[in-house]
Amino acid sequence: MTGLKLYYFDLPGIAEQIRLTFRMGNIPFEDIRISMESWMTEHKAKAPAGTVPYLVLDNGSVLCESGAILMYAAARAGLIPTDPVHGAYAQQALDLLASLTPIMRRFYMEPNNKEEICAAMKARCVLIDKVIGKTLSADGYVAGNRLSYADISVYSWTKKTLPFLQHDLGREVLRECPALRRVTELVEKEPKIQAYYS
Ligand SMILES: N[C@@H](CCC(=O)N[C@@H](CS)C(=O)NCC(=O)O)C(=O)O
Repeated sequence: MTGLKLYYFDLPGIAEQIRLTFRMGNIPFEDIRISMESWMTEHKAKAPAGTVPYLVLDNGSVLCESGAILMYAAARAGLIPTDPVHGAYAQQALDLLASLTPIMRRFYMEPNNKEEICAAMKARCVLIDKVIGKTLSADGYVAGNRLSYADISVYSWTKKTLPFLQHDLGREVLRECPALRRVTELVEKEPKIQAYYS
């Protein structure tokens, strides 16, 4: 079968934002969920940078790095701001959110250290919230007056990835982070997002 194939683990992590962006753009893709057991033996060697997510394109070429894959999905979905300043706001938010990934990895590598890791995650989110709070539009989007991939990334972290790591973490972050909360509430009202989880 040809078509887009997205490889990731069976969890939200840093791929959920990509899945949701494809969904928002009605772009079909195969959502391939790799089991942790088969990762080292079958898949790691095939991943261009030895990590997931990676995306196999229609022409057979393979993209790695979640940010690059998200950009591809957002371009196809029409979710990249066209205004240069708004584009920079969106990229700024994405880069800041990507700085949560190394903290997320610690959840899996240091299972006995969860309290400290949760605190580090929350502290980082509060900082990100302050920066994003300065770029929010009057309507509450990260970049300009319409939805972009940056809003989807915020939602994906606060409502899916953080709660998956630790049940209350997403809720606590949303309580302490007014800008992230505002964006999350907007994205959660999107009919296609609601349909995806129904
Ligand atoms: N900068 C990379 C980070 C990718 C990454 O750390 N992926 C993790 C899962 S979230 C992974 O592949 N872990 C398995 C491994 O490193 O063997 C990206 O954004 O795609």
